[in-house]
Amino acid sequence: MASTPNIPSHTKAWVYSEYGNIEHILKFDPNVPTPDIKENQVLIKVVAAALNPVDYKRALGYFKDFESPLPTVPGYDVAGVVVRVGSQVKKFKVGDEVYGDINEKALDPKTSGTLVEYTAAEEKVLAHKPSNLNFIEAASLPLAIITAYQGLETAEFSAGKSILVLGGAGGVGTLAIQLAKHVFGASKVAATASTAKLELLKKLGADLPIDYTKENFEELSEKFDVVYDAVGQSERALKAIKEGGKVVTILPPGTPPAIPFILTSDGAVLEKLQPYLESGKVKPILDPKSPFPFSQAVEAFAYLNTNRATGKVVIYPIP
Ligand code: NDP
Ligand code: 2XX
Repeated sequence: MASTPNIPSHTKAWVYSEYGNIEHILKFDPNVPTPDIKENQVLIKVVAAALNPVDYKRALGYFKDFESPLPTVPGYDVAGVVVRVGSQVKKFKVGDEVYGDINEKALDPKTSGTLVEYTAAEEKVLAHKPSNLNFIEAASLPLAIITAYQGLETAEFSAGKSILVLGGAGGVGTLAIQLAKHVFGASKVAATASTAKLELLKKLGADLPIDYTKENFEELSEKFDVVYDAVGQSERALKAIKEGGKVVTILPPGTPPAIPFILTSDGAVLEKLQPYLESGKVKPILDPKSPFPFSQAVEAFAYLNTNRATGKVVIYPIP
């Protein structure tokens, strides 16, 4: 097992030991054990970590029947530097700059997440950080971009098809628009957001930004081959598809025949999208309030919980 020297046995982290509103139960702990790594894992010095709505849903206990017992260090997305490598690891060495969503199965997450100084992850959920992205930008991507990509694949989206993205200004929506347009080759991309965010949707590649505060997308005469629901409006979305069209919803269970979808974290997806990230065809979108310093993790979750974040909420620097 290769390792850098002087990895501390205990470090600083954000932890919760009960279920509830994450803003109320999340506590700072200066003395959390540094995780051990399995043979197929690497230990990462965390440089930046991104928040996701799944963090606060999990803290409410939504997945408690599936996941390890409390206490929990939240956080799925990480960008950092490899400091220790398990004997079976092939893709990474000590010193490599990596990023990823450390939980292969979103609903069966690791007890020790990414709001901590060191975190462990299997090599298969990680990729080398694109050299043109800083750690904040890289940390913002994994869970959201993998969800966007795999959700589009699930809907069998392909070149020449039209798509409507519901929730176009969010962490997933901002990437779903870009992937649909610049990677999958959409013929037309429509997306919903509130008034002030319509210009952003256009910049990302939306041909038809829809102000949901002024019109109902399902009442438009135009119908779409695919609707990507990142808001929880699958019943309405079914009225916006063409004959033979599909709705994919990332807020399961949704309304049949909308297709419910949950991501599977996969470093191979990040590797496949690396050329688009390095060329700038697909860009990480950071909320203007990002990054929040490690000391303000509670404030960062409170902001994410407003459901108004534009792009991603990232925590940086990690002490
Ligand atoms: P965000 O917190 O990033 O979404 C915030 C955005 O949602 C805001 O920009 C807001 O724009 C927009 N929004 C809120 N309400 C509406 C609305 N009625 N119509 C259009 N846009 C709206 O969330 P994420 O993008 O990270 O995740 C979205 C949802 O998907 C969450 O519920 C999350 O739990 C889920 N999810 C599921 C996954 C899966 O694998 N199944 C994976 C990832 C996320 P505005 O201010 O203009 O309203
Ligand atoms: O809501 C969810 C979310 O954000 C993720 C990753 O999974 C759940 C869907 C049950």
